[in-house]
Amino acid sequence: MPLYSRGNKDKGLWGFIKLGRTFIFLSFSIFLYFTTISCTLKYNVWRYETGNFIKISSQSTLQKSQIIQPLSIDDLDGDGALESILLTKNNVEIVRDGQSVWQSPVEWQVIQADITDLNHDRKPEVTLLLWRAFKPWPIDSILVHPGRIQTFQNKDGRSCHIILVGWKKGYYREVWAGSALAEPLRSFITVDLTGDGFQELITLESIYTDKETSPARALTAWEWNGFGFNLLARVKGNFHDLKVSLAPDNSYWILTR
Ligand SMILES: [Ca+2]
Ligand SMILES: [Ca+2]
Repeated sequence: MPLYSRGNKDKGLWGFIKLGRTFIFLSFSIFLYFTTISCTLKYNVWRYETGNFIKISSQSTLQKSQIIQPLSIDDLDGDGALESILLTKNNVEIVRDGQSVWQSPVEWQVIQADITDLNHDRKPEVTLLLWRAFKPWPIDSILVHPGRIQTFQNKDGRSCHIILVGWKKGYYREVWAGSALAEPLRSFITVDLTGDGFQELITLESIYTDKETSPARALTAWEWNGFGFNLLARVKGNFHDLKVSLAPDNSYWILTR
């Protein structure tokens, strides 16, 4: 009787252990499954070809590791030591040795900041995508027909800008500042799209009357012309996300969702 009872007890214990193992195994499998899912994302893949974006595949699964991350550390002042950029609550800082050496003005609402060479001078600078209070062109005060950019603002009187900040003559300063964009941008990437050794600006474009949560309405590419940017390509659609990856032929794929 005691043996029988003990046997039943053991059986009960063994069953409990087996149940525990099954639970651990299932939990681990579920963890692996979701980890794998979170590391792969589906993108539409685009290739740039003389003035056009060509969609080469839809809903392709890409590993996170295949996506090229934007640059946030480089030697911005050319002294051999590295600087980094830090974007916190719409404010961007250039940091060197743990010390902030430049901060964006408080009235700027910075959406994105990456280290680039969009002005093709072979020196890195910080490209900022930001919103600020709309300002008309100064020349409007003497023009017969002023207000050509008057509609380039949202209902709150704020406009979207691309501004390049770099080291020049001993200071960090605006090395190029665009006036209000005709169409506000949601995000950008910089990559040598044309294969000439210089970066182009690739953006997701919206309109001023859209909500921030609405999808962007166009994928565009812009090339530096010495004074500003010329449009290279624009394709309309619904876009939520913009990334870049290296193609097997060492060109770049533009990825959108
Ligand atoms: Ca430096
Ligand atoms: Ca540059």
